[in-house]
Amino acid sequence: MSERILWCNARIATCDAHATSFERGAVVTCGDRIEWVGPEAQLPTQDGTRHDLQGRWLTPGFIDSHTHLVFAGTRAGEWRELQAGASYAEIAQRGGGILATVRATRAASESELFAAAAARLECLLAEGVTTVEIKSGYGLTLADERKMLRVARALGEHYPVTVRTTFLAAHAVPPEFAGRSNDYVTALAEWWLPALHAEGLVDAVDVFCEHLAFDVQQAERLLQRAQQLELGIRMHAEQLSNIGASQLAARCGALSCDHLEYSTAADVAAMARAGTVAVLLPIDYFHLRMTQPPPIAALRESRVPMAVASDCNPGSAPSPSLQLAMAMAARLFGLTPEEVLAGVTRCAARAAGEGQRRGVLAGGCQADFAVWDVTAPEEISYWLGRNLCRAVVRGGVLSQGTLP
Ligand code: DI6
Ligand code: FE
Repeated sequence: MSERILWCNARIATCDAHATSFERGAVVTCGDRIEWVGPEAQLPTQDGTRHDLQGRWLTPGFIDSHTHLVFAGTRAGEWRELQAGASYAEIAQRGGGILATVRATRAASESELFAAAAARLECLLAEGVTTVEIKSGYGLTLADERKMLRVARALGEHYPVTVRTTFLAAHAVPPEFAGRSNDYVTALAEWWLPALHAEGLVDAVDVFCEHLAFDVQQAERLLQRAQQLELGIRMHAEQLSNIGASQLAARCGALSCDHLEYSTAADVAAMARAGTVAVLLPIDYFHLRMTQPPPIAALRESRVPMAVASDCNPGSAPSPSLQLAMAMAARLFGLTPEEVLAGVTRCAARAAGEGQRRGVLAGGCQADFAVWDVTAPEEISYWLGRNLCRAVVRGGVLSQGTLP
């Protein structure tokens, strides 16, 4: 029999589709599941251990739905070039960018990669994150992609966090396939993806679909294989240009399209029809000094769910802070505090393929929640560089901080 716990005297932002909140609420958990959430006066049982949260705010555990947490090295040197006016694309075209991180990641052992990623993961966990999506894409050989995905899985075994892995070997064309990108995509679709999937290392497939990476025909071949294997589909779409990535992704029933700075009204309509989540990555926008924000008004009007993620990576978003992404989604993209909160909970869960189990506080969901020292949930994205997460309960067990 799992232990039942009554988490009482809490203010609760359930983050459900109606943004329901309770001023004096309670959560009942049994083992790693939530049994009930509601006003404390209506508690369905008194049977269980009682925790008085002394009026603290509770939200679902946060979900960082787009990260490249596993990599070696830094690109601080390239950042100097960015600061001096070089563009992200120029740096990539001269063999820097993603390929620079590929060289460092290939040279790192599994334990070195684990240590580097763990340090970044610990920053996210301290901020209330209980689920994180982690992409491969800096190995670009079968063995090195496997190494990255194994490290991602190991992080989920050693830390109190749920890890969703994404195969992103279609991130850049590796030197072994220079000038032969079609052959590379064939290898990914026919060989690497089925092999890594058979090893249980892959939950979803993503493609960097851009002029400087892979075109829509190549992306489509890989996504068709992903569909056959019944894997989730993600897409790096319209970050630097528009070549039709999100329309393709929507046709394939993608969980999400991510970035979207160059998306059009037709792209938004396709995402709306397909129920695809728009994952907004404002740290990239800030770091790369971009000037065209994603079409927020159109996304809002078409009711495309909007998630907000860190995109933690060494090139375009060197930041393991989901709270920074939240603050920037509000300032730079004009999301309301409620949209920002939904973007790291309910909508992020859908993007990560966890929409049935996580991202809201409701009976039947996983007992993942964060306890905040704030007067209202909007304070979480109001403060800049101040983490007000007091404690985290993951799977019904205290995993970070201290309870009141
Ligand atoms: N878009 C991005 O912003 C990251 N990957 C991608 O496809 C950047 C990755 C990097 O520069 O290392
Ligand atoms: Fe990314």
